Amino acid sequence: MKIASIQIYKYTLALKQPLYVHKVEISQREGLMVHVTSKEGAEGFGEIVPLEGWSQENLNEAYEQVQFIISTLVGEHIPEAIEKLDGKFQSWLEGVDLHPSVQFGVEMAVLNLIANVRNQPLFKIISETGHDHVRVNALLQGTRYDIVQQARKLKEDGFTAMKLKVGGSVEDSIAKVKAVSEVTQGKILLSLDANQSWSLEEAVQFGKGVDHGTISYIEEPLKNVYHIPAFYKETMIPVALDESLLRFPLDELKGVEGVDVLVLKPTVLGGIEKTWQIMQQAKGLGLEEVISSSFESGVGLLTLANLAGGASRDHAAGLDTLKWFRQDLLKEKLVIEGGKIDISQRLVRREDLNFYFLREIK
Ligand code: OSB
Ligand code: MG
Repeated sequence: MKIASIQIYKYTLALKQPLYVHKVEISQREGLMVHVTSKEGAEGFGEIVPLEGWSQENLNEAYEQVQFIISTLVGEHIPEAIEKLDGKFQSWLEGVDLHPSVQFGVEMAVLNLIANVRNQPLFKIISETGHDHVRVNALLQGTRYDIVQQARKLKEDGFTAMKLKVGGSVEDSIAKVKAVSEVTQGKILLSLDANQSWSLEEAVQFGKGVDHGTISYIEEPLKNVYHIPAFYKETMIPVALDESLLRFPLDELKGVEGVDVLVLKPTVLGGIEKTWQIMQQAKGLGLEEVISSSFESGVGLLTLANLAGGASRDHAAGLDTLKWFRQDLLKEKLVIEGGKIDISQRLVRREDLNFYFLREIK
């Protein structure tokens, strides 16, 4: 298949409430949509949306790179079987060294194009061992009162996994975990995320203050990743890596005692193929992988759900971020029902997008 044209759109989506990532406040979500058309007229859409506070690049830098890559990709043949994610994207785009969010968007557009040509959901074209319903890790956010209310509602809605933000005050964090545990009663997997906020002493104090049997894992408890083995030894709470994966190669981190889970954010990590390869590596190492959003629109989120659906395991994915958005690019809302996203019937075609929010730019 030959690429006939590539168009770029810019979008701005309003949020219901500001987002805080690593103390950066984000009040609206701005990104790019890449629209690839093949010579035969098939189309694929891919989303580029760097996350301030996490991404190394900003939207302008991403845009400049996209303009450059368009000129090199138009007229090119898409390599056969690129959707197997076994390294063909890497060799195809070799030498251009794309920003992570751009790599993600370009891969997403090409993969969605192939899915559309075959008229199959994306997870089916990348894998033979996938599943068409993806479990979601519900996000709890706010005061102790807020999170208890949310946990009750989410439990009723059928969620089987919840994630609670902790960090900062150790006492507050312990109280929050206890309050949520009273709602979940051990019937829901509870994960935590401290976003690297604690010293070893604080993290251990926290771990000893909660009932470790009720916690499935904690993401990034520590400022210093190399304190994880000591934390684990003292608390026996399994640890997940997230931020650390951006700074250290997995080869360096894989042997760290106490690490059981990898949280993978393709938009900041370097795209779909790279994430897929880390997923395979994780499986070989006996680590659990959790696909997680970087606050993409519903279009990006649907692609992430397909990546999670392509895996042979159904670890609850970090995809409960659309509730921050007041508006979306998908005409038909991506819903979470019974704690799951149903990906069995959904493709991303022109008619599925809300062009009201998409402004073509040169
Ligand atoms: O703290 O893990 C985080 C999203 C963007 C930036 C940072 C984080 C997140 C999420 C996504 O928490 C949702 C999830 O992983 O459950
Ligand atoms: Mg995290």
